[in-house]
Amino acid sequence: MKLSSNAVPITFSSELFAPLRPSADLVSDPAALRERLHEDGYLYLPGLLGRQDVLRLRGAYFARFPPGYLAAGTGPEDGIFSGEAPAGLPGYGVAGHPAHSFVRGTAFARFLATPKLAGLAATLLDAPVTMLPRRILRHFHRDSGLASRAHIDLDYMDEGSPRVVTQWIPVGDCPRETGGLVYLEGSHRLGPEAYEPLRESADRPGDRRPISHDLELTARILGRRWLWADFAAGDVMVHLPRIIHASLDTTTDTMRLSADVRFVRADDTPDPRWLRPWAADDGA
Ligand SMILES: O=C(O)CCC(=O)C(=O)O
Repeated sequence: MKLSSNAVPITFSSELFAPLRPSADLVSDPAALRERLHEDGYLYLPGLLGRQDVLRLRGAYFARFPPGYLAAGTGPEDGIFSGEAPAGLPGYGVAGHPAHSFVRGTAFARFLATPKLAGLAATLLDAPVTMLPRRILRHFHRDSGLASRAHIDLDYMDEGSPRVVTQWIPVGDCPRETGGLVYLEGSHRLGPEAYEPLRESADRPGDRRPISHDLELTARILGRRWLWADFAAGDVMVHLPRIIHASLDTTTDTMRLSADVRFVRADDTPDPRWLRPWAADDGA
């Protein structure tokens, strides 16, 4: 299997990759779930949400695009790219683009309001919780050369409580080649000094937050494997704010769509930049 991230190839070998450990069997055991989260830095929860609910959300998003964006003979729930981005579409996630209005709309709000997500966060933070209003929708299509660089969430939200849990929700099936998320094994235990030197060669010289766009280099320098899964609609990932993660490139006609949401304890002070709805150009 040929994988890449940010257009940089990475070999799919047992030296560089290993499977994520599923924890769905622990969801009704709060103490065990918290312990697993702190041990692994993440929780992989296959089938936590209803597959049909997730696919309906996918359909509601892709139905917002002009005709011709989706492959002929396919429906919005399939989310299959025709290969032609419509002329005149505003930049991704800025005002006027479907993602911008979608994250402010009722379908997205209703979907995220499921008690399964807040309940899980409350269990993990062991307190009443608040979902931060900056809820990100990520949509990548093949050949866009876009993927998430290796990073930790805390570098993007360091003006508030570090006691945060993130939930990453694939909105549709998302196997590796569609742009699955990958986690660097045990990296929540690394101090920032371990990966500071990697930032020097990151491809965004003006931005100190990404660690690297080169996942193979990151794995080799830090001596750790990338943990992966072929995600399905209904799966949820949870992670701690210090674990290094990234995404693979989307190389399939099926588009990558996902949401990421963050929770803090209701009595903690969140980073103020996360208190307004997301826009791709909000600078946060
Ligand atoms: O979806 C992605 O590619 C990145 C998501 C992410 O970084 C997160 O959920 O914290």
